[in-house]
Amino acid sequence: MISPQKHPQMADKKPNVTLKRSLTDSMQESLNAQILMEARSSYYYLAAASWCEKEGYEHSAKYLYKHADEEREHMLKIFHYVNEAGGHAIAPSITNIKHKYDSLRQVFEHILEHEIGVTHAINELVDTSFSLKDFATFQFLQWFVTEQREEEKLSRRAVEIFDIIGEKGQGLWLIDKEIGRLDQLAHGGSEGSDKK
Ligand code: OFO
Repeated sequence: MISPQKHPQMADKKPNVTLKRSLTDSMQESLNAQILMEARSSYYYLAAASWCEKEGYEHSAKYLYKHADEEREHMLKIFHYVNEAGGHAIAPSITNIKHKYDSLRQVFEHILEHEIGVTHAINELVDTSFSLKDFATFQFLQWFVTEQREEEKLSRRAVEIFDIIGEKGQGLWLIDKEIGRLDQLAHGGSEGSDKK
């Protein structure tokens, strides 16, 4: 640490920002935990996309790569919110990502479970913001509430496609194609969707 006494030009340096803020430490901690979860989501989708690509499921891979980007956007949304609220967003380090799957169905079954877990985490976060009377954060999180409803719907639909088409014969080829069309469901195929 450089001592201001030894460097007179720094002695009267004032901070560029005021440290007063309404965001509490515990809300910040919870938001940082969600930043980590969204980053994990992004890598989770990325690893699944890579497995699909290497197995020749090109439509599923494309769908999953796109979702990896979306999860990164979610992470950044919270990241910027924390810093704009005067807090300190922590860039997460990601480890222990699943890289191998037994089947295409397993990829999407795990994604559905994962998305349900994220919905629970968002619900907890909303509950924390409400009990802290942090209504700005409460309002900010409403976007994520809607988003999770949409993501769960898509993930459920992906799993249903396996049962509807069946995996025998050309089934997997058709399933892969249908999964590639799932985003149409999110981008206009459903009423009330506000996804970009
Ligand atoms: Fe971030 O929405 Fe899925 O996990």
